[in-house]
Amino acid sequence: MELDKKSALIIVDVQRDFCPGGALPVPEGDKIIPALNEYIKRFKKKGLPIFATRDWHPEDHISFKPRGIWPPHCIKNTNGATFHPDLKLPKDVIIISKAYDRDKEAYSSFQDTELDKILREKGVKRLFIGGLATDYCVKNTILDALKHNYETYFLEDASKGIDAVKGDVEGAIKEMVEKGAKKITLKDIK
Ligand code: VGL
Ligand code: ZN
Repeated sequence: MELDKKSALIIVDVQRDFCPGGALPVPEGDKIIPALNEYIKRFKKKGLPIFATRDWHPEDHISFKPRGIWPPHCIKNTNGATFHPDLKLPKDVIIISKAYDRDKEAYSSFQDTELDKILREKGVKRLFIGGLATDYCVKNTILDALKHNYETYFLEDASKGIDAVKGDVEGAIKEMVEKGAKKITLKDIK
């Protein structure tokens, strides 16, 4: 398929804390970076918008133990919350910060952000979404994208999941596809 002017790339939460050595590492989370850099290159070449979302928690966020299930991670303005240094984000990347409210979890990049508004202003209709983690923020972002009626593609070769319970990632992909997302890899687009 050919990328057209209604397409946008959304890179979900490729932050140090979600990569090996970070506070909440996704197994092999950093392995998707070369593929993401290639997607970035292709979108950039066509002048298409590129978004990078980031988990942006206060230090006492509800998702952190003991209130929640996760170790503290992606605390705003800390090193762990920065994008992975190998990710080649363009200068004009649009950054979307999410889950910044102390008492509210927000796995979806659409939740309490300007993402939908910005996409609408730009006339975007098709979203290409990948990143970390497949079974949490990527899944919830994709399901919300479908609810907002975007034609939604899941970047199979540029996403990794936590799989806390074996089968979580597989189940997440199945759910996204059942609800209308299309799986693609680099070889499917030009
Ligand atoms: C995420 C767990 C906790 C994610 C964020 O980005 O998928 N997962 N916070
Ligand atoms: Zn989080």
